Amino acid sequence: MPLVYLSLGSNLGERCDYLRRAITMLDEHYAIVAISSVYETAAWGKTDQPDFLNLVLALETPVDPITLLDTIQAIETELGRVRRERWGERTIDIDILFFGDQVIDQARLSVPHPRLWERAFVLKPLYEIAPTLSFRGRSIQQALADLPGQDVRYYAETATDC
Ligand code: A4P
Ligand code: MG
Repeated sequence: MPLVYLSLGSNLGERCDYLRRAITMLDEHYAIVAISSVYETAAWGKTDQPDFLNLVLALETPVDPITLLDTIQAIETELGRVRRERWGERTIDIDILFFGDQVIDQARLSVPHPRLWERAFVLKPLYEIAPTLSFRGRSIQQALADLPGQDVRYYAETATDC
């Protein structure tokens, strides 16, 4: 089964609670194999909004990528996410970073996630659970080293105790 990496982020309301509930709901559908610590960062992209909590997890699933996307979007909706503007504040955002070694370029889904290489708030938790991960010769460790200056603060060991 392919190993899938997801990024979770929240910057509205009880941020830890949203992360924890999203993990619980994902756990009902998939075999989660690793979860990173929780990190806090200033908003990337649209900066006039509250700080984010972010984490990354790995799971195994036999389902296809679009079915996974349907499920994570249903979880986002269930957790009260309202899509107002791109990169705006949200109770929960779940992105697919990698889906095994697949490259997907469809209207609804781009994998690997096209902006992951520029985002220390993704790379740092990813490095924690997958320090040797690389994709087509590009390593997470190197990508993180190439991104100095993005402040990603350790926040809590798990979403349960933050
Ligand atoms: N979509 C395409 N590829 C993917 C993928 N790999 N995973 C499509 C998930 N979705 C994917 O996403 C818009 C559409 O992207 C989806 O309908 C899906 O079909 P969205 O979640 O509705 O909107 P969005 O999240 O506002 O847009 P986008 O472009 O996904 O934003 P990002 O890139 O996810 O950025 N700063 C910090 N510190 N931490 C954050 O977590 N997150 C964002 C959101 C901005 N700034 C942040 C953070
Ligand atoms: Mg998103």
